[in-house]
Amino acid sequence: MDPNDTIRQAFADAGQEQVFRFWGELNADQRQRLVSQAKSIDLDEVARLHRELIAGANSDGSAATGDQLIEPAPWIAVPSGDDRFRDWQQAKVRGEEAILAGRVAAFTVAGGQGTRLGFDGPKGAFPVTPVTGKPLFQVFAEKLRATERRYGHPVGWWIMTSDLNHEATVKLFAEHYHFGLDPQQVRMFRQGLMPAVDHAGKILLAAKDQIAMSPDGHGGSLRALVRSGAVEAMRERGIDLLSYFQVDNPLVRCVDPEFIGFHLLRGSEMSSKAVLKTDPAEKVGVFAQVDGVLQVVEYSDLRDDLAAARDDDGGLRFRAGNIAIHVLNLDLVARLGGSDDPAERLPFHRADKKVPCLDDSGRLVEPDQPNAVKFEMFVFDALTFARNPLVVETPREREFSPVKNATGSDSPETSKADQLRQFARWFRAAGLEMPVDQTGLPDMPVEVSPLFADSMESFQQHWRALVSPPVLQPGMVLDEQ
Ligand code: UD2
Repeated sequence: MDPNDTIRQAFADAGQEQVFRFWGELNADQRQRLVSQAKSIDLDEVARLHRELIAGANSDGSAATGDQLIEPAPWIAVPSGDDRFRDWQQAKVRGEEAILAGRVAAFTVAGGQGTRLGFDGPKGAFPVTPVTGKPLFQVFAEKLRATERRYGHPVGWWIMTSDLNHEATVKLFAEHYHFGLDPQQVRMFRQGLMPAVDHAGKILLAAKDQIAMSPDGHGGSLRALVRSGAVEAMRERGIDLLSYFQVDNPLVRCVDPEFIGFHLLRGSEMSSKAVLKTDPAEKVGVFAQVDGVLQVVEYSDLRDDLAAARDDDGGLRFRAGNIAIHVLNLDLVARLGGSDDPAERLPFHRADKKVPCLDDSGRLVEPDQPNAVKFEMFVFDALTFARNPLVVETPREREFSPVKNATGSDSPETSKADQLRQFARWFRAAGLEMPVDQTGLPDMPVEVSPLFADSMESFQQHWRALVSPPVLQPGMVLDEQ
């Protein structure tokens, strides 16, 4: 029997024979391609997801908030008095010990498509800084180099890509000499893919020899970390903590001692940073306790009345917004990413999308309405599996200004302005004259490399140490000393 018959039979048994309906027209290479894609698909999983997320209910697999008791989650607030300041100092010491001991790796999820930004290439290649237009990946690399210099210890950096951008990302790093990092320090691996299905659960074809597959969500990082061998490689190096962040936010503190310290002091398996949400319509999920279990309720799942509800102090009741910065214990990653039991893995969510696909005659149809369902996992669902999950506040202006849309909110324009505001705060705190408008935006473009300073404190220190400080002028760039 032709070995390909086995896989074709398995698809037929699962009611997915349409995947091979153009088999007779394919040459040997095309058949090979289709078979290797087909082999990567877990047919039982696809059937289960169709049953649970499409056929059975209207659910998208998210935390339902209908009959459940939903309350705001507690969080550790930024310090405003001496007491809390002492807690933060203590956390910083604890986090620094872990970094010094080489226990922490940086981890970036960069497998997404960046469709909304309309940028042709990996999002990490997007020129994001206000004067020199450094790509996002370079900003993170320089932050990691600054951390390395501060603690005298290189921080390993793992980056999750996807089939959509893996080669381009590898090429970008090679062309830029890994942005000054030791190439051994940077590891990339691809995330998993999931097939798109129609509403009857049938797997769709993108071409006669190609299944319509798409990345399995940032939550796919947990199983990809296990399957790629990254977890094992980290263990061998003595790493047991992951500092997780998304590719779209140039303000992120890639490795934050205070955050890591709180995570360790509270014995948490997963901790998340929050910014205070002020606009009910802002597109960030919120940290909530749903029937007592801490989790993120996505912005699209939070009822409008809850999203708009206010506390006595006038602030939003659900104000702890998820900015997708987490610390995860490697053990938790291994446990969830390595489990075969669906009950011990991250759940899939359903996303209804327009997916170009072949019709029965083999013609490519470009739908104008959502015709397909994609399945994605969200990393923040790991909070519900974690021991002592924790939320820690961070000031928005210091740490969150993502690039998501081509224009409007969360766009290159808003992110550049927020970077400029941060630089202006640093200059002004160091006693320099830099006029700003009511929003804190300076009247001239300037840029500070993380290699000069990556915080207000380090800026003051390095500025004061300059033997002949440059004259402040439009376009000034402070770079590595
Ligand atoms: C995410 C969060 C939202 C909020 C916001 C903060 C979800 C569903 N929502 O919204 O609550 O925290 O971020 O900025 O996460 N990615 C992959 N592989 C994938 C899909 C995404 O690596 O298969 C990466 C992607 O490259 C990016 C990040 O995950 O770095 C965020 O993905 P997104 O842009 O789809 O999430 P967004 O902005 O809707």
